[in-house]
Amino acid sequence: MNKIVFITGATSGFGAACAQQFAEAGGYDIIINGRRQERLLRIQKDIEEKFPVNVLPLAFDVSKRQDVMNAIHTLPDAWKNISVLVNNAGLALGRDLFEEANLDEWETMIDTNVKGLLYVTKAVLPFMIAKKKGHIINLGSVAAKEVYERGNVYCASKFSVEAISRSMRIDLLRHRIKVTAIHPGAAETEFSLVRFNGDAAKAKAIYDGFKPLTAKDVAEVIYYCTTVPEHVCINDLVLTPLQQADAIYFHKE
Ligand code: NDP
Ligand code: 8X3
Repeated sequence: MNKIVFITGATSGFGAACAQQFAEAGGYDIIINGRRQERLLRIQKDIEEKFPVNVLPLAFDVSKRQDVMNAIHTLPDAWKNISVLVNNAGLALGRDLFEEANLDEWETMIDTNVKGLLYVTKAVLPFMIAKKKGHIINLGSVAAKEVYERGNVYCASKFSVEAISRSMRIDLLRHRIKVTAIHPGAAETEFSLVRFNGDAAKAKAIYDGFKPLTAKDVAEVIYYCTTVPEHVCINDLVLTPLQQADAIYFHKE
C-alpha cells in the first residue's frame, strides 16, 4: 500500500515539482492543494498518466480556517493516513519600505504563510498522532534567517515559520513526528510574478546575473529529507544558488 503525502500550494513552483518528485520516486499517493482547481486537475491528469500513483486534488484556500477544516476532516478514510505533510503554500506580496507597504498585502502574507500553515497542520496532526508517526516539512526561506530591506512582513512571516517549526519539533517529539524546516534562497518560480503583481519584467530582473535554484532543485531536497532512516530527522536545511550566500549577499555577473 502506498504512503500518502499531502502537499499544499501544489499548483505551481516547489509544490508542483514536489508532486512530480514523489510520484516519480514511487511509493506515495499524493494529495495536491491550491486555490486553482483547473491547475490541480491538470496536474492530477499529468501525473496519473505518467506514474502508477493516485492523486487527489483538494482545492481550498489555506487561510480560510473553516474551509481547511472541512476539506481535511471530510477526506475519504483511505486518504487520511497521511505520512508526510509539506506545508508549502505561501507568497510574498510587494517589496516596499515599511511606511509605504500595503496593509492588505501584509495581512494576506500573515494569513497565508503563518495562519494557513497552522490551520493545515492542526487539521492533519490527529491522523499522525493516532499512528505515532509522521513527517511535517515546512517551507521557510532564507528570509526566515535574515531580514532584508523592504522584506519586512514577508520576512516576519518566514521568521514565524522558523519559530513554529522549532516549537512543533519540541512538542511533537513525544508523538514520534519529524519536523523539518527547509529554507531556500532565490528560486525562479511564479513567486516573483506574484510578489510584483504580475509584472513579468520586474519578476525576471530578480534573477539577473546569477543562476537561481529551480523548483526541481528544491523538490529533490525536500524529497531527500523523507528518505533518511526512521531514527534520523533533518531539522533545518538552508539551500541557496551557488552565487547566493544568504538573504542579502549575492555574487552577480
Ligand atoms: P509559487 O508562486 O510558484 O507557488 C506558490 C503556491 O502556493 C501556488 O501553488 C499557490 O497556489 C499556493 N498558494 C498561495 N496562496 C495560497 C492559499 N491561500 N491557499 C492555498 N494555496 C496557496 O511560489 P514558490 O513555489 O516559489 O513558493 C512556495 C513556497 O516557498 C512559499 O511558501 C514561498 O514563500 C517559499 N519560498 C520561495 C522561494 C523562492 O525564491 N521562490 C524561496 C524561499 C521560500 P494557488 O495560487 O493556486 O492557490
Ligand atoms: C523567497 C526568497 O529572497 O525573496 O523567500 O526572500 S527571498
